[in-house]
Amino acid sequence: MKRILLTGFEPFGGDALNPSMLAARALHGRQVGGHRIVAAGLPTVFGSADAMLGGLLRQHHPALVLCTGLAGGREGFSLERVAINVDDAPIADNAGAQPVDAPVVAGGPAAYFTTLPIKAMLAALQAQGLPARVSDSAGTFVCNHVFYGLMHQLATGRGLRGTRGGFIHLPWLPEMGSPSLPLDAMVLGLRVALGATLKDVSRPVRPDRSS
Ligand code: PCA
Repeated sequence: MKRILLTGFEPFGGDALNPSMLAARALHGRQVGGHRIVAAGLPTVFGSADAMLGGLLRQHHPALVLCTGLAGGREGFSLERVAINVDDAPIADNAGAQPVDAPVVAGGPAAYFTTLPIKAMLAALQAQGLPARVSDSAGTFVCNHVFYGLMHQLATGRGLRGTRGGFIHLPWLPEMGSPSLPLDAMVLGLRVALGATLKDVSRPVRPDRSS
């Protein structure tokens, strides 16, 4: 059965929880549109996170990759449009690193666009009554770093040219702050977003290089 790789991040910045890790884990082993979800947690660490993601891509050869992370303070699902080639950390990562104005990939293109159908995902989420929007910035911390690293690997990696990939930021859980969404709404939304992606045939499957 074809695979979907779904990742979340470990808690960071002093939080005890990261909803992205919890939501991804809740979907491990589930099926969507004839594909099986393989979930994994990534460390919130520059370099290690995208290295681990690379290993998962080589191990599973997924048809689809959705990485997720927490964006505390945002409302609903943020469907990320673009990853930029910048690490500029507002806080230290979980290994104490805080890169400033560094490239994610030296010599790489300035940005990559998602290859997920974010408008179809948006419509599907809204049809379920879930709050969602397209976001034009995934920030410049570890989430953008992993998103850029994912798209770079899909654009350049062997055997990955047909794999679509992208990133969704999730809001806080109710116990973490407001605005928030309960975990079951996040889990439902990720399933809905993946289902909408598998139904969509309108987008090119190769990442655009936009430099
Ligand atoms: N959110 C952070 C990194 C890990 C996570 O879940 C970010 O938005 O960069």
